[in-house]
Amino acid sequence: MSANEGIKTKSNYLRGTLLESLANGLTGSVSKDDTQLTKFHGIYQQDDRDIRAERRKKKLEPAYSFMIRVRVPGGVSTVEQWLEMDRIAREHANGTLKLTTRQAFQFHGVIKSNLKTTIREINDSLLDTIAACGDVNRNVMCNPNPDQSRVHGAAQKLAQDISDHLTPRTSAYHEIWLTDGDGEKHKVTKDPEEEVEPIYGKTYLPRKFKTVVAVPPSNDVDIFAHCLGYIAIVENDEIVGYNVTVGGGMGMTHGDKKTFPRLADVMAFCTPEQAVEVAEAVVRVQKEYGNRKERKNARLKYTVENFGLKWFRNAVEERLGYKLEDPRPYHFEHNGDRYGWTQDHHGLWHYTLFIENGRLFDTAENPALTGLREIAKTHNGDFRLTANQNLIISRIEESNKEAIQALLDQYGLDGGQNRTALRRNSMACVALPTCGLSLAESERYLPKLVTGLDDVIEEAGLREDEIVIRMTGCPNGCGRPYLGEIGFVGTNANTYNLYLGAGFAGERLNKLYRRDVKDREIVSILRPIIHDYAQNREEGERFGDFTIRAGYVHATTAGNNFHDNIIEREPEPEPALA
Ligand code: SRM
Ligand code: SF4
Repeated sequence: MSANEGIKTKSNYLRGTLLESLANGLTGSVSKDDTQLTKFHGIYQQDDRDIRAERRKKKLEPAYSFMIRVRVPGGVSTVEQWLEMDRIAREHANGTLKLTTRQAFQFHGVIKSNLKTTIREINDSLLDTIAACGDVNRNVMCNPNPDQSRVHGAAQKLAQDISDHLTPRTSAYHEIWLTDGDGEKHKVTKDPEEEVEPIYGKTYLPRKFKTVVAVPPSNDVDIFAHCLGYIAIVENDEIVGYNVTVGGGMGMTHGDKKTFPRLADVMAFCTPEQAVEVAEAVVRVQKEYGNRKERKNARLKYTVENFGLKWFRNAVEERLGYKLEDPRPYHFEHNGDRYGWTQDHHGLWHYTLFIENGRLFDTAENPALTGLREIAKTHNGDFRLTANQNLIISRIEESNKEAIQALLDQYGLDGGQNRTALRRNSMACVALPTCGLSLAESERYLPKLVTGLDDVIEEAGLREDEIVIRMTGCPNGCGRPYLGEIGFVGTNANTYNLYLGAGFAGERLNKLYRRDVKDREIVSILRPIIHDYAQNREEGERFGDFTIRAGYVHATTAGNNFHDNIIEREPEPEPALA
């Protein structure tokens, strides 16, 4: 068994020695085993990597702080919750609010002594952090876009129901974070031995587990990148059921072909009434058959890959005690967001904002957090986080539309209308300085790279042509880079593998085009390809499809051939120094 299995088993349903770790004032960190357990509580220990070396030189411990991830099923937050998240970001974290690629909020830079207060305040706002991370079902995503507003309610309800059903039952979260003192006297469960996790048991899942609900034709949640997915089948403005997808995931390790990104398979069709029990059955199969020895191969995608889809469906049906129907036809058109104003069938308005890489903060020229706070004060609808790290101000009444537009103008908030479509379709993971796993910059670098590429895009006359571009600082895939028509994955400082050829609707993985490209080489490598596309594309042809037809890369047809059929190219000559 992997070391984490032992930590979970010994943890007494996720308690570990967290109370002792929190009480230890000699260090800003928690004990090593507890760093694994905090994840189940939505908390990651991190340190500021920008000053790591300097502190080591001074013989100081790393500048520890914690990242807290807040679950927001389907990304829907009330105005009151928004205002609380905004306040917590300013009062307890580093002044930024991060909207993640899975429709959650993240706070960075929370110090240990503030952890408990912060978690408690998050809970007071009726959001929580349990199972935001860890080997359990995490935040359940749902298509938030108002275009499909007639069925959004039903899809959102499924996301919420699955989330509720698969939330761990342990009272450790309550004891550790929501009680005073050492938690002992306020224990909700008298005897932890009696506590049961009816679905998970005491070792929980072999690895993280991710669930999404999509409403075609929008694949904004990138359904095929997740362990379990539901594609809504809509007839006469009603969801009549869902195609169930299993076995997607992005993460891999450079140089290890046994790990690869994989798109989920469409397994079967279920009715709305069956959907939650299907989720439980899939979780149960993964719990029993997922690889608990090798964490790198423990995700559901490897269980489906190794046992086969037919076997997996049978195993799910056995646990359900009935057969599922075969999948129904569906069609996705894109995986990006649709920006700006939309009106729904109730006559309510929705405004989708472009938030570059999901990071909200105030600067003198661009006080975005303040602007959204002012909007929240006048708004009586809700806020919806998108899976592309953007934000929808949702359910705006006609009578309030003008006032909100005035605030958007005043604070320079918009749907990216003045930016290129390339930038509007860009997405980067967090990476440096907080992510302990990053090998290269991502969130801090992609905006600059896009500025360089924007010149090429303008030269080529492609300002309004949507091309999906994504970057991550390491191969774990948090920004879903293997679904970028142009994808970058950090390999080393200022160095990236460059991938091309993903499908515009998130239906095909990309393929390695060039290995270990230096950041300064990227624009010159992509310039001829972008011009070639502008001149030689066929009517309606997408960039990703073109790069395959024009022979830049071969198509990846399944996760297990992601690493194959790569056209090896000489490294770029170093550009001459000026
Ligand atoms: Fe992720 C680990 C950030 C979405 C695959 N991810 C991490 C950690 C916690 C690093 C760590 O383990 O120490 C990163 C924290 C950085 C920081 O400072 O905030 C991190 N992941 C993120 C977020 C914040 C990226 C973002 O810019 O939005 C996303 C939070 C989502 C959420 O709200 O829950 C995020 N991570 C994803 C996605 C995208 C998705 O799910 O749609 C993936 C790829 C899909 C998948 O799971 O396969 C993803 N993250 C990973 C992996 C690789 C998992 C694997 O199967 O190999 C790791 C590393 C791990 O688990 O060992 C990881
Ligand atoms: Fe960190 Fe890698 Fe995820 Fe980026 S992809 S946030 S660098 S783990």
